[in-house]
Amino acid sequence: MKLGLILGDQLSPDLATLRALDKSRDTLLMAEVPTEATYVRHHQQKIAFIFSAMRHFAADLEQADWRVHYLRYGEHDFNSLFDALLAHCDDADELIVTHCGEYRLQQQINDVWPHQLPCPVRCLEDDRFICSREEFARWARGKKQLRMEFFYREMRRKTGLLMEGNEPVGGQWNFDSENRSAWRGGALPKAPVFERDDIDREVLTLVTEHFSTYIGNLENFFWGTTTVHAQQALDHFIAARLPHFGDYQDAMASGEDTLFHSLLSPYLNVGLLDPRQVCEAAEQAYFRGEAPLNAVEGFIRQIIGWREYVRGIYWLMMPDYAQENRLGNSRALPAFYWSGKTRMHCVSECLRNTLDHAYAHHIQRLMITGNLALLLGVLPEEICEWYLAVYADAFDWVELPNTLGMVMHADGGFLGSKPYAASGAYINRMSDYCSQCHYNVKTHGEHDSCPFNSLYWHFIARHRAQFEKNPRMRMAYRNLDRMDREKLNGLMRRAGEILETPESY
Ligand code: FAD
Ligand code: DLZ
Ligand code: SF4
Repeated sequence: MKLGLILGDQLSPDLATLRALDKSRDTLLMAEVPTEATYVRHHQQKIAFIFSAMRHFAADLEQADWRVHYLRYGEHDFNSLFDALLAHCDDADELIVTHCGEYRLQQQINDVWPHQLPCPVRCLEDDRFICSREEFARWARGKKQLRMEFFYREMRRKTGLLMEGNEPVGGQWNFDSENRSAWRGGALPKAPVFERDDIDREVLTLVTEHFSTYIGNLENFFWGTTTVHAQQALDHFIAARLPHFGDYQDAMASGEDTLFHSLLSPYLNVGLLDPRQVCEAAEQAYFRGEAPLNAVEGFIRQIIGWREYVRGIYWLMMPDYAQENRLGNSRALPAFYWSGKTRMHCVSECLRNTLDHAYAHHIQRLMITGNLALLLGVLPEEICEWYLAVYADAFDWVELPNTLGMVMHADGGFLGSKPYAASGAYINRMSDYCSQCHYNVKTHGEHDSCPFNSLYWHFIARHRAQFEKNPRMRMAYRNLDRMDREKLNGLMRRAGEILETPESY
């Protein structure tokens, strides 16, 4: 008998582990355990989503005649996956597991389990991704600079998505320049509502009993928890959101938590949806004339481009990557990231979305909470821990490069050729936030001036050595050097005050 371990983010019917086993002979183990549920203080909805999706997936496996040992949280004494395995692999000839998504656990699978478990351990490649770790390393080898755009083109050629022979459909690889409209109001699609069952209700009760001190709440839990829900979410996205996905990809609006974003990342990341299937559904919508090319190309780029690229970077660069802090940041993360209480309306809106839904869309993560952490010079490990905890889709392989690389520029620039630092003017252009804010986005050095304005110039000034020679930053330094002395002194003074006690803003 072989034993197959299925992790909480491996809920795919065609997972390598399942393909390597024989359901008439072999057994599966799935376990809700404290070490996985508490290695960061996950959002309550993230725990609920994963436990419920795990339980539903186990039920589907049993329905398909698999023998599954399922260990429910609080109903067993095993602290870790290793402890659970130790008690379940006595009769096993071999333990089969698919390569996992976090270095932390993979290191144990590689270095600890083979020596301390009574049976051999076989770890299979996770082929749910389009680009294997090895293929990415081959692509990266010998390159002076890694750029997502070139990687993305390789993935387009490899998958054939939006290709006409060797050429991109529409004659262009990337339509990003068409994807920058602000949202000016109007009717928006509602997030899909899923029918709840006993499994969902049991898990929500369990999370209330065990994790009520963890961040967030369960009141607005809107995530699907089954393969059927995930498919419904995909269908809803293709029909109701994809046509406008491109135009409003970078927009933000008060009270509008999802705009035209897909809300598919949790399902993709735990395996309830397959990235190829999702991209093909979008491509078909384009061929049927139901969604324009800028939207479909933009969406497919996020998945076969960014998603695969950040995973490649993660496995290429770990474990040293997690220690990077090239801008020498040292400030603690302000407490309002956890409480949501700040007078900066843009930040408070993103934090409200985060607390209510374990979700914020990309531009909120990048240009509001991320931008602020960058400008404040927050310690990368503190902001990375926050992003890993608070989002339902957060797993180290995808969260870390996005936060440490894209947002904090702490890796020297694999994910962006310049830091995504911006003043209030950008936020004002892309949202309606500033019109409802305590602070004035038009001023810099006053007691009620937008904090992003002075912090932006302080960031530019204090990192002159790192960025002055970057051609994409030249304009910022030219503007800084031309700035009126009095204005400069005023805004540096204000930035200094904010940096002293950021939590009071
Ligand atoms: P959509 O806007 O609809 O995009 C479609 C899909 O593209 C997403 O579902 C996702 O699978 C993929 N995608 C888009 N951008 C990225 C990206 N930069 N990296 C990887 N995949 C991407 N995404 C995660 O899945 N997990 C994380 O832990 C995570 N942490 C992030 C942290 C920071 C600081 C930032 C700036 C981004 C992070 N992202 C993360 C990327 C992105 O913000 C989310 O994938 C997206 O917001 C999920 O919402 P959606 O499904 O509605 O996305
Ligand atoms: C995120 C998570 C949580 C909260 N709980 C569990 C769990 O109890 N059991 C489990 O197998 N997986 C869980 N996960 C997902 C894992 O942390 C994830 O599989 C690893 O981090 C590897 O990617
Ligand atoms: Fe955010 Fe500044 Fe605008 Fe307020 S004024 S919403 S703090 S950018």
